[in-house]
Amino acid sequence: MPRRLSLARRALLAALVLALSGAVAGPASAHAIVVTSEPTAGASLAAAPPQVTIRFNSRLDHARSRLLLIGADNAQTTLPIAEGGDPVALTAPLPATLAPGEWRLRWQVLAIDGHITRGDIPFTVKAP
Ligand SMILES: [Cu+2]
Repeated sequence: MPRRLSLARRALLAALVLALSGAVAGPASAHAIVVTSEPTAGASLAAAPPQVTIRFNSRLDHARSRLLLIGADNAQTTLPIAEGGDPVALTAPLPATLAPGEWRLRWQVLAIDGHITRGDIPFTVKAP
């Protein structure tokens, strides 16, 4: 029955294509996206927390990752990323007193799959 054999071959080929695309998509999906953060995006806080923690879905290369604090006037401060801590999180101290207003954490991380991702976490410190 040549027709059935052909269908079986097509099914086998389809399975092989799926397996190959899965093999390609697997590692690529490991680039880092934010899972949780402190402060959370869009938070409105009475006072800024003493440190930033941004947790990702993937291990990071901390030495090749960056974290900036950007004020409403667009002035940028590079925050010192702690090394040797949680392999999937960025932590850095925040300046002791942040003036009331809008702030933005701009992160850029290198994941272990070699891909760089970046994003902003805006938050507001409320006036007393
Ligand atoms: Cu990736």
